[in-house]
Amino acid sequence: MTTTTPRPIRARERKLPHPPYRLPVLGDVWDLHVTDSSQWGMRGAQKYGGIYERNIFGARVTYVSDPDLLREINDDELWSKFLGVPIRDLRSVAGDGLFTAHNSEPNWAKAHAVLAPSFTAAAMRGYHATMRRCADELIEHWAGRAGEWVDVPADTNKVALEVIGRTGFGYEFESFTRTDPHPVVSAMLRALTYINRSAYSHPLIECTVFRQQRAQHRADVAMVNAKIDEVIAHRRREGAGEHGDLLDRMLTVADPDTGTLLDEKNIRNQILTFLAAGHETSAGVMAFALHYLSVHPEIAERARREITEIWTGEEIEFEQVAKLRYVRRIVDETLRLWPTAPGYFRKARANTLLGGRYPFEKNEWVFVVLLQLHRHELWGGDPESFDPDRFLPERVRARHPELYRPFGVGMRACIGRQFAYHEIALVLATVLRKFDLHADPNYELKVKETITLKPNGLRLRLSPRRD
Ligand code: MNH
Repeated sequence: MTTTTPRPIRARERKLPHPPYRLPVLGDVWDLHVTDSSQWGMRGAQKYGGIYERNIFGARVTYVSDPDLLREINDDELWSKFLGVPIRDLRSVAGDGLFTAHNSEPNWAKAHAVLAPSFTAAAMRGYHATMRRCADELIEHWAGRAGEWVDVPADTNKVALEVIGRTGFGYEFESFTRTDPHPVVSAMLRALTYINRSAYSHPLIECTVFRQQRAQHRADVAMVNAKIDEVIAHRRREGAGEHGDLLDRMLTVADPDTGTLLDEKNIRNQILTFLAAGHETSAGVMAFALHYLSVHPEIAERARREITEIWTGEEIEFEQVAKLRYVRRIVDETLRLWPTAPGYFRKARANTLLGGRYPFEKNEWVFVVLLQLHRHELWGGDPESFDPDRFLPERVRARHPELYRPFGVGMRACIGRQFAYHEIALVLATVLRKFDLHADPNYELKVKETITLKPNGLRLRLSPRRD
């Protein structure tokens, strides 16, 4: 009997497709893109394939969009969430909040156990009336601007911010009544922009060239923290337990494992996390969907027929939202083409031979390019075309299981998925019922990347429908 000793796993021996003209020491640095990095990752995949790498000064970045390789990478037994540069930098704001916590940080498991029940489909019933009021404020805002161009991404941001502020912490940002953005919103936006820009910078550069911005950044973070502490203190004075929101739960429900409540700082980090993770992504989906609906009137009409059939009373009821199956397919198809969180990072839990061919040492990581996975040839036909019926149940069942992952994977997948579906479907149904959408004939979809994706400069004209 012969036994073969397995070859040791050595990262050095990993050979992957990469851009041509790789230089010594500098690597593929000429091919580095610091803005639009997800779309750049997608274009790279279209040139170099379902797994390729860029080497920047010796640091290797592996881009994966091959669904068969994702069977391994998405498996929590083999790989786990990794805090890639843009997420790690968010820790200066959101600390050990759910999104930015390390897998091993005890506060992750604790907060997950405390908060998961607030995000079930059933829990959405409790938020429905509040979400509906926010959607109605958007409608009122747009009804007052009939025939004018409206800045769609700016206004969907407002509605999503109101939704998470009110359902999460009983806080109103008054987005639709004030003329200037709320100071907390401006500070958060500046903070995220600073983090996004300084992600690949050096501390020495930050305290010289960007000295002023750094000071502003510190002031912004301090202001946001103080404001959130105020919200928490206010709730404590008022008495927690009656509001049925996330903040109540965090102040009153003990983690079943340790029997302890979340600590003060962690609660603040969770609030920041929900404000950031819970509004930009959903708002982006609403905006992209309205773009596609405006350029595909036949799809909008089909959705309206469904809405008319199901939404029979004055106001839409909780159960009716889940029955809007075609609207839901529109949301899914929007998230296919523009997953507003355009990718995620995974690291190998042990030395492994990915796909039986590519050696990765423990803790080496890859970036999953959702933009390209969601355009993979297995989708069939023209992957760029907007076709909600790709999400008919029989077609979903027939599909490769790793072909669609807009909410990430495994135990660190998005906790807000049901929440997002409910608010987005509710807002889209409310808008479609109330308005006809008119596209700007000169608009060509351009996608702006911060950490999330937005349709850059999208504007629409809305005219009230007579019913
Ligand atoms: Mn969300 C994690 C996408 C809406 C709160 N979210 C993730 C991840 C993706 C994601 C992808 C995994 C990231 C990673 O692996 O590093 N999220 C979305 C999208 C939408 C969205 C595309 C809207 C559409 N998310 C929301 C909403 C909330 C929310 C709404 C809150 C109300 N998301 C989170 C939190 C996490 C997360 C919290 C981190 C979960 C964890 O690690 O335990």
